[in-house]
Amino acid sequence: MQDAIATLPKVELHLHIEGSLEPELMFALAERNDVDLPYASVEEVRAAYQFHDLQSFLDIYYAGACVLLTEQDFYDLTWAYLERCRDDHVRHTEIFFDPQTHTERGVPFATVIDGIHRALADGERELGITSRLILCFLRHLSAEAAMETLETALPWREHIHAVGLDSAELGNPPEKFQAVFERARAEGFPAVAHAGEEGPPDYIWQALDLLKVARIDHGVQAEQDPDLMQRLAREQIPLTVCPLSNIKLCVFERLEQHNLKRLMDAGLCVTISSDDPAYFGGYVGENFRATAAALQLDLDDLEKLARNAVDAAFLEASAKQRLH
Ligand code: ES4
Ligand code: ZN
Repeated sequence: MQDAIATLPKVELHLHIEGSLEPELMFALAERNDVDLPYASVEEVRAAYQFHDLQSFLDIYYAGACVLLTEQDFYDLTWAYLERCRDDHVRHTEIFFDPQTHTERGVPFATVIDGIHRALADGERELGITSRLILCFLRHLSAEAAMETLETALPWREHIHAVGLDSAELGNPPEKFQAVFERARAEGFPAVAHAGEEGPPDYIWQALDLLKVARIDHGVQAEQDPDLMQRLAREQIPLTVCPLSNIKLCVFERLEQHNLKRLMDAGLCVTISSDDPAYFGGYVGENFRATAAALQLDLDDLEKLARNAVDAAFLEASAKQRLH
């Protein structure tokens, strides 16, 4: 089973590139850029990764991103992730980036996207890994700031496939961003949104009905609402579930209690991704391995999860056929 999981061709649909910043690279970039870190060693950084909810993680995640300053930094970050993809047999990946985390610190949008894009182009050529880039708005910031970010991004529209919504969910419902998602749709961008990670089922309804999303990121709280479960099953709205993330952020106490298999058994289109692997203790292969062990998934379940991710990807039919 371990070998089958390792070599299973995978598609990853929920990965924050800033969340793939390993402590070793964080230290190397801090030195290269002469940035002070509040940690004395890589071990001290890892020891600080004890979270009790989403916000306690976000505080540390945004602090870590401060070492990213130059185009080469964003290239190195993205390339390191693509090497992990190669090791995990990931053939296609859809990557979130948070431009506001960087533009708020004075790093130009161009620096961020040019570095990421150059690595993705090299990844396709040298590793055969295809990718899509999803621009995420930070929901703890204003709707106006999100609209400005979208407008800033438009000159790079050829490099951006879709828009997303992430950061602190509770108190920042999807409805706050209805206008910016409407504008993004008018500009031709499909949408996804984090919803039902910590937030209530109502936020998932809003993401579907107001933001018109094609997928729900996380969505595990849907289980509290039978009508919503029926809708997600009927419309086969994909959920990008991140099991190790959910444990690290205490959405579930133990992996054995995760509802991923129940969501599958209810007929939902469930996929597995890693979210912020440098912070949550595993890339996508490890998420498959740990979840399979904890929930006693069989090979059919694992192949179904992998197939669902192909179906849910932002790819044309011919590319999906190649991955199936
Ligand atoms: C995130 Cl786990 C999670 N949830 C919401 N926003 C995020 N940004 C990065 N990781
Ligand atoms: Zn996420």
